[in-house]
Amino acid sequence: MYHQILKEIKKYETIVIARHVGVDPDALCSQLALRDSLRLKYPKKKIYAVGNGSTKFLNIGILDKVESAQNFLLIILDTPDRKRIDFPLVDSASMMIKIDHHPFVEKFGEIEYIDETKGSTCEILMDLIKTLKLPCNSEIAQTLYCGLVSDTNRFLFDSTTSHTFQLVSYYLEKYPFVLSEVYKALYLRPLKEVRLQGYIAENFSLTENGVLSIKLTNEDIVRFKADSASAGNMINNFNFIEEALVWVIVTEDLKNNNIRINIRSRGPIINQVAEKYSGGGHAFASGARVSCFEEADLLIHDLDEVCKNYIKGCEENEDKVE
Ligand SMILES: [Mn+2]
Repeated sequence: MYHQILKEIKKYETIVIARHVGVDPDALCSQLALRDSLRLKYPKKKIYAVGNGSTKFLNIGILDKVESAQNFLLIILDTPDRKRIDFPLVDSASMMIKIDHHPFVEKFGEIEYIDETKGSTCEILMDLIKTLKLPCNSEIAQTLYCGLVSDTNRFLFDSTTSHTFQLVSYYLEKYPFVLSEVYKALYLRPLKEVRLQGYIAENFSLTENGVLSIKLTNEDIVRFKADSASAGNMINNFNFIEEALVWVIVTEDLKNNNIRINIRSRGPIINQVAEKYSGGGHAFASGARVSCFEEADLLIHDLDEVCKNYIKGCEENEDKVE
């Protein structure tokens, strides 16, 4: 299917590369890397990476502004559903291609390349660029690695395979880059965020069946001089807590006038619950948006039910073994 994608890329003079709202490093890095590689291959084409950025990721790369476009190919990366595409001109695209690693939600592209077994969209692009022999350099390789390392949480998840390491090894050898530069861009953070993390750890509450959660009001966020996105992004820092099967950070988001919810799991499948509350994501890493803290309580209650069934399922399996 890579060749089919390249065939379409060849046809269009204008190519726009978009991704989901609420930018994260995998989404951002995949679009920047694809843009830069295609710009090297086709210097005459107009190729843009679009969407709202975040000051947090400014040192990863700069996005383009596209206010109007005609007769263009739209490539959508890292996004399973049409409504979450961060680009207002979706409807005017002549053709859409989706490349993604999220569980399938809906078909919106004429060509869709989805590989759920991959830990990041950047890993798919590493494979695509290598297979199609598209241009690459150390900067592009570093960008791809950055997204991969972020979405796999530094190779922590089971979606990391021998194939992942083979690709990383191939790029690192062929286009050398400095690993510490990547980690600095991703993980360097101000003391105020560490203090907020301490507050979260101190104030988590735990349900009967292992759902760990915290609710942060706008006041809490302001007190720590943080923003709702950075609070939610701390979710990955609370992995491996013995008592917690599922953990949740609920953050008031005054700017968007709703409540942002980040969810992670060590076993129970959580994306169905997230979908019920106008969210979604992966089996063990999801997010949602609700309108008030009461609705967040309902979501936490649903997650507790999921954990309860999960524990019951595990016990039944143990009985069978005995
Ligand atoms: Mn991703």
